[in-house]
This record gives sequence, C-alpha cells and structure tokens, in this order.
Amino acid sequence: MKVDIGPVTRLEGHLSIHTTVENNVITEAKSMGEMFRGFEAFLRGRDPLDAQQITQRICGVCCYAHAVASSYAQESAYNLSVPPNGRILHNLIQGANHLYDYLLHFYQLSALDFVDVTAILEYKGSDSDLTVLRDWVKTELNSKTAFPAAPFLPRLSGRYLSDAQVNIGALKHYIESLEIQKKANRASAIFGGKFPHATAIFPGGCTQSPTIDNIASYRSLIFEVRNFIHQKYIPDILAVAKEFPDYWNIGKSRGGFLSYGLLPLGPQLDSKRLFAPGVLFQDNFARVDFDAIQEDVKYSKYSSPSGLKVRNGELTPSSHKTGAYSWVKAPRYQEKMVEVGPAARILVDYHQNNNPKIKQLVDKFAGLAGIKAENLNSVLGRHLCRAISAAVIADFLLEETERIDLKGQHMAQYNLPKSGEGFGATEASRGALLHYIKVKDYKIKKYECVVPTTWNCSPKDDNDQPGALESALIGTRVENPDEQIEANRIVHSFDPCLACAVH
Ligand code: NFE
Repeated sequence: MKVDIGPVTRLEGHLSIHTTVENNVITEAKSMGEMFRGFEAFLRGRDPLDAQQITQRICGVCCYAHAVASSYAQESAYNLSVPPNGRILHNLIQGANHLYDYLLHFYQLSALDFVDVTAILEYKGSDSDLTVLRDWVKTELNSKTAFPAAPFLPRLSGRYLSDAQVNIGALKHYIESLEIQKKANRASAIFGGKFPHATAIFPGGCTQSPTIDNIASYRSLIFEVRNFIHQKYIPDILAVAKEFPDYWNIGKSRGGFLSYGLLPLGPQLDSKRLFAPGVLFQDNFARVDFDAIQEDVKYSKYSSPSGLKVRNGELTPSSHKTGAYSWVKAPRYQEKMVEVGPAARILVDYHQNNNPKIKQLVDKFAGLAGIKAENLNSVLGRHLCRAISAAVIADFLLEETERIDLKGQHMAQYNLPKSGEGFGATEASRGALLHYIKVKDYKIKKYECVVPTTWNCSPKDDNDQPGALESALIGTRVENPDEQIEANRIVHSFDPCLACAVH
C-alpha cells in the first residue's frame, strides 16, 4: 500500500512524505521537498558584503546561523583577524537563537505528537490561559471542520500521554514557552539589532557595541530562559520518555554523523569549540574535510552534473526530470549518508570527550532512562539532545558575557580584497551548516550553501542510498497505515526546515 502522508504540518516549508507499507511496516520512504528558491543563483554578481544579509533570508528561524556561516566564510576569504569581542558577540547572538529554536521545536512543533490536547476539556481550574485554551479546543472539536483554526486539531489517531495533569501541565508550558522564546529572541536582538535577520552580524565581528547596560539586559533574559529549560523543558521531555520508552529505538537513521562544531572559544575560526566538530561512522572518528562533501542530484530536480564538490556547485533547475522526486539535493560525505543535527552534535562531542558537561548530562539522562549513548539516534534521542544542547549553551552564554572587554574592539578594520575564497561552517539548530564564497573582481563569483535539512531530508543519492530521514522511516511499524502517527513523530524529531533545505 502506498500512502502520501504529506504535506506534513508543524514544520517549516513544504515537505511531502510518501511511504510504502507492507504488513504494517514501512518498506520504502520518499522525502520530497516541494519548492524551488535559488539563492545560490541570485547571489552571483552581487557585493560580497551583502551575502550575510541576503543568506539570512533563507530562513526566518535559523537566520543568525546563516549570517554567522556567511561571516565565517568571508572572514576566511578576506583573511581577517577578528577581535575577541567580535567573536563573543557572534556567539551571544547565535547561542540565544538556539535556545529559542529548541523551545519552538519541542512545544509548538512536536510535543503535540505525544501530549493529549483533549485532556484540556476536563480542566476545572481558573488559570486564564488554560480556560481560554479549553474553550477554543471545545469549539473547534464541535465544529467538525476539516481544517480547524487550532494548529493541533484534528489529531492523528494513536496513543498519547495518559495522565491528565501531565498533559495539562505540558499545554500550559506550550503557552508559557512562547513568552520565553520572545525573551531569547530579545536577547539575540540586543546585539544583533533585530529578530529575525540581524543587521549587526558582519564578517569580522559585530557592529553593535557592548555596554554594561546591554550586557546586563542580555544576562537577565538568558537567566529566565535557562530557568525554563531546567524547570519545564527537560522535565517535559523526560515525562514523554517515561511513557514512550519504545521511541528510544524508533526512528534510527542508518548512516554516520556529522557536526561542524558550535561556538568557537577564541577569535580564530579554528579555535576549539564548545561543541567539537567531527565525523563519525560507527566508532570510526575523523576530522571534517569540506572537500569530502559532494551533492548528488540523480533524484533531485536539477539537470546540473551530479556529485559535484561544494566549490564546484551548480544549480540548473529541471522540474520535469525523469525519476527526480525532490527539489532538495542529496549531500553525501565520502559518498556516504550522514545524519546532522542535535544527536550528531552530541554524539560527535561525546565520542571525543570534548565537553565534560555534555558527557555528564548524556550519562545522567542515559542512566535515568536506562539507555546507552547509541540510543540517542532515535526520536527521543533527538529531543533529549536538543535539551542537553540548550542546557549547555545557556550556561555558556552567561559565562561568555563575562569575557567581554568593554575597552576592546568589536569589529575588524579591513578593505575588501579583489578576490578570495573561503568556507564557513557552524551548527545551526538543525545541524551542520556550510557556506562557501568565491570572490572575483570584488563580486560574488560563486556562493554555495550546504544546509542541515538538505542532509537530513535528502532524497536518494547516486548510489540509491536513502537520506537520513528516509532511512529512519524504513522498517518502522505503523499501527494505522493511513495516518502513521509513528512516521509523523519520526519526521518531527528531525525538525525539518524545507525552506532552508531548498534555499
Ligand atoms: Ni530554516 Fe536551518 C537550521 C539552517 S535547517 S532552519 O537550523 O541552516 O536546514
């Protein structure tokens, strides 16, 4: 039986998933990006110093990661020496964005795969958020419209959290998290200028000056976000894990893991990072080599040659190409499929014993849940790795503010060189993000982005190997093949952003 479970909602952009189900098991899965954008084409010929502004428009969620990756690529191309404050301000802006993004993903985009929203109908208390929610859900359910205004109705059939108080508590946190996300975004905007799409992130540093006042405002906002992470976000994930332990083994991707590392601890781009970079195939670890990355297009809607290395990338759309089923390309590392994202970031760091806090949190939660590190490659693992990332980043941001030198520079002074090329690699919330720029005669000659969701939601490659999400779906048992709540939970655990993936 072939089932189209798309368009999948509660994600960014347009993603369709087609599955083939035999005897209640998914035997084939196709991840289909349904939109073309073309940033790499229209960047050509422009002023290179516009790149970190234009590429931020790839996305309204992870825009700062694009600004940072573009700045890194240009810093490398222009051979810039960035003052320590400049790098710290990049980190403060980007780190706060990760906190916002993890909360958005858990509460608004995926918690309701597990939380029973109908539990609110039994609410008898006087909390105004909850009474408004109860009346809204009641009206929507009674209206029986096919497309209710409430984004989480109608629900897919399946088992949800059973305890009414746990469900109602999670729904209250769903609402509270919106205010907390606003605080994280305000913190980013203190140094970034605004959210989304920072004006102050620049190759060579940040155009906003740090002051005692704006540092104090930033810190007080991050403290509030940090408290929410520890008091509500992590306990809510553990409550889901307690009742759905099978999801430590559901949604396992069948390739390696890639992370570029996140938040440099010094001004140079090759400084040690808070989260270490690396590539993992089973237990074989290697340093990242950008020249090992290629983008296949056998099943993607492009007529440009397949398997091009990043610096040779091309973009020739071909909407009717035979056999092609997605606008997303298929990046591969040494021709192999890898997963990127929170689980990859944590597993790559854990394997190297880089950050003691990460090791301690992984071991603590693995002990609580009775799992091993390898179970982080799963639906629950991805959720838990986001929460671990959030806890580690929030502490780091508070420490990082103390390293600002109020008398120091925060921008490098430079003249744009006539030519140059550079790679810029960071971790967006959804995983490994690479920008490449080639400058000729003061203009952009080539610009390439290899984006987290492009890796995770890729179609099959030239060797017919499925993408990470496709591989995680194959083999999954589905109770109700028409609806596939299990498949939806797997898709959401990757937090796809198709707007980014097709860029
Ligand atoms: Ni549009 Fe993004 C992140 C990037 S995902 S959200 O995180 O880059 O592909």
